[in-house]
Amino acid sequence: MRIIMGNKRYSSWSLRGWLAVKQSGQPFDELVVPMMTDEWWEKKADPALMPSSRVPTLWDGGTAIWESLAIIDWLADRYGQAAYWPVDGAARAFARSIAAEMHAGFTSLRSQCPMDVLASYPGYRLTDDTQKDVSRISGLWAEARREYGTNGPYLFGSFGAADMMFAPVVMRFRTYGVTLNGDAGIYQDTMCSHPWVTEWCAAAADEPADWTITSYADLAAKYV
Ligand SMILES: N[C@@H](CCC(=O)N[C@@H](CS)C(=O)NCC(=O)O)C(=O)O
Repeated sequence: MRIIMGNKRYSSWSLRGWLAVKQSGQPFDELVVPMMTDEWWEKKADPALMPSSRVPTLWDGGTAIWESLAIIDWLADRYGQAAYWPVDGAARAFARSIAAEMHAGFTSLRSQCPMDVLASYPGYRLTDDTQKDVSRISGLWAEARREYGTNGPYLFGSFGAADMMFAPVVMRFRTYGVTLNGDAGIYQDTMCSHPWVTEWCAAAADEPADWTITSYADLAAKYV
């Protein structure tokens, strides 16, 4: 398998796809394309690399899969549903619902707090709409942990698809100083110390300085 991704520093959707491939336990290659560079515009226009012009794209042999949820489902079909989705029906329904809610929503959080795993903006002022997204996410995490997560430290006990979908949100909360209470707060800490998340952040720190996207820091400057 080969996964095409954006910079690890910034590409939140790539993080989801990469965690999903890691979870398969299969060997894979990575191609990281630095976003907003000449190389990015060139590779983005190549359907033989990125059929949707977006990352992540997974190539499994000659088959391309794009959209993070479709990548998760491809891998779950091939390598075992239980590594991705809870076995219990009610838990699985909740996991699929919150993963889809993440995939489609939380637009205020996503636009006000772009993922930048290397940055830190303590005292960042959240808009009311972003605060609503944070409250909703915090409630979902606490409910998953309380109702379905008793067999381990992740949302549904063992690490799975819902954790992959929310991993970039955990990174955003860390960058923008969003600290949650109770079960949701404990879950934040658990995710920040997951070995694959720390591996991703270490790789981001090793990316070339000229891959820096200055507009992200410019946006952040408006709210600190
Ligand atoms: N819904 C897609 C979102 C993918 C996406 O928007 N990726 C960003 C990078 S994090 C991208 O490729 N942006 C380029 C563009 O939209 O032109 C998914 O789940 O994978």
